[in-house]
Amino acid sequence: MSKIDTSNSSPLLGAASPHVLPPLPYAETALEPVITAKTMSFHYGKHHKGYVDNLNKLIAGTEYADLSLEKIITSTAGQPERSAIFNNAAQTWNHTFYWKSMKPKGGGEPPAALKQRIEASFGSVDACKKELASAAVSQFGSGWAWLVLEGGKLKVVKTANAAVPLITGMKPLLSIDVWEHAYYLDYQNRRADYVNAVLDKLINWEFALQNAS
Ligand code: MN3
Repeated sequence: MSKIDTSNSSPLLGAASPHVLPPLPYAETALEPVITAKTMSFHYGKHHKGYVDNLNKLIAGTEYADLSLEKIITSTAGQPERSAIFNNAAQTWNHTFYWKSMKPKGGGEPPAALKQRIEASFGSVDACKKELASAAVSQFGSGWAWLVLEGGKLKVVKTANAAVPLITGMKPLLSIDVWEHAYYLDYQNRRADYVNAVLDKLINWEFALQNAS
């Protein structure tokens, strides 16, 4: 008995159900050779789509059916009996955010306004990248590495499974998916190679700056 409201269907802007799989911001081949089209087609077309489809099934007819994605995430976090809804909602959000955290010909120097803030918080862009890589590589099992804004300062954090820094009041600026499905087809067990290639060649500093503004 879910009421369907299609008036606002962007998952990052507070959509009500049914939640939709947003289009990728680039072609599936656009991140090659760092991330192959084969990985993209499974990761976006099967994993991300699966989270969206599962979420819609799980919330149909419930008190969550008309809530925005972010509201579902914050209102189910930390509730074991709601973990299936939380996991699928958070993974829907996390993946949409992850695709935007990368771009073809990314990496390189951050825009000046962001670079200044990175230097103020980490000392240098290299130190920030090293901290991100270290969080990504050391996350035991599935999870995410994040650049976040907390109390006006940039920080690096890692989360397990579907957890997202939104639930602890931090503002995500960038994310790196370190679930094996993100890299195993291309890098097998070499997570560090995947993470460093993403940081050097794909990371979307402009997206981080937009989020920090
Ligand atoms: Mn993933």
